[in-house]
Amino acid sequence: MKITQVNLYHLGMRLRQPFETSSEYIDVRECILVEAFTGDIVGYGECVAARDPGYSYETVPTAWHILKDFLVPAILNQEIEDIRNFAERMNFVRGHPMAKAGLEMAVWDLQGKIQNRSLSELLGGVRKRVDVGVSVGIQNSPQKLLSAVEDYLAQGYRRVKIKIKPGRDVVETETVRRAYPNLRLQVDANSAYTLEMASMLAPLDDLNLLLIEQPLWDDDLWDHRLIQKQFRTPICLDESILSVRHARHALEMESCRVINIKPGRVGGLGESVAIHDLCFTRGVPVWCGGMLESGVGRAANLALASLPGFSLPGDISATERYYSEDITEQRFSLNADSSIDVPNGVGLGISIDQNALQRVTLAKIKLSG
Ligand code: OSB
Ligand code: MG
Repeated sequence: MKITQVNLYHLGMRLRQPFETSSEYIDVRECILVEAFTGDIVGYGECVAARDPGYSYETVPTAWHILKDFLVPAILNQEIEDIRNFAERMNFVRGHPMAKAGLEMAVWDLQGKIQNRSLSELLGGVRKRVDVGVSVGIQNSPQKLLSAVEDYLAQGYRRVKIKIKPGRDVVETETVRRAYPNLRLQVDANSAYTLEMASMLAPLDDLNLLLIEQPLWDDDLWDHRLIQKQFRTPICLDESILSVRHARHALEMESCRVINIKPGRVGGLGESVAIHDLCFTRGVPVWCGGMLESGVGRAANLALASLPGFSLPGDISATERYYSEDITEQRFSLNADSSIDVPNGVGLGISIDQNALQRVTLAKIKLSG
């Protein structure tokens, strides 16, 4: 295929409730929608770079710049033979994995449409529905957190992740654990602690958590090794793993026992599959993380999570949990067993609601050779 035109849309989508982590407060979630054309076929990708550089250094303006000035010009009107090698064409840009992943996703969608296959099939998926959970942002008090958790359990979620930060950690987690002794529960610190502060987290080790996600700095595999030695609970890495190389280093250094895979963070779906394959071979559980995606990125995450090694529930909640109005015509809903169906249409299996897209578009640019 040859891609003849790419349009970028800067989106601002209001969340039904603000989402707070140790590093960010998100009320209107910004991202970039990538629209790529080959002939009259159109493919979509979501670049999950956010408004603020709190989770990663990438933001909407940096990803816009890298896509517009480097990545898109390099692939326009070039023959693309195999999507599996597509990421290599972007190696001339160092870093900026979210910008790369957004473009790559649109090409996967095109590839599926051309070959009449779903993304799940293309990636090697084996499941028709995937287990999911919900990620609960930092609340104002343990009581508020408990009532938020109660709400999600009433909606049918059977795995809960709570965001923690210093001063909002042990009491909060204990409160939820005491109310729900058998709940599949995990916590995510988004790099808010130092090794010296790890002793504050020691009580978490007795709460039968599935995992403790990213307690320390993103660039610190070594100290994660030291903290993993102090905990029986598996440490899971998110921000620290940007490639299959990092994943191998982390496993060989015993810096974690679980890996959270997000296509945006690792530069695309191809790299995500490579990390999955490495972990699957070594018997290390992985799960699919989330970036509050629109229906576009959510469809891709569901396809990815259908691979056999995704043995823990993903942060892939129903559309309803995030947005009143989404840009896809499809809305994803939760099944009674806390799963969501994997899209089975061609490519991502989604179509865009053009009116909804227009309402959330803050800026648009057309790029053609
Ligand atoms: O660390 O997993 C994270 C959202 C934004 C940035 C980082 C993270 C998150 C989430 C949201 O936890 C998960 C979801 O999309 O439901
Ligand atoms: Mg995380």
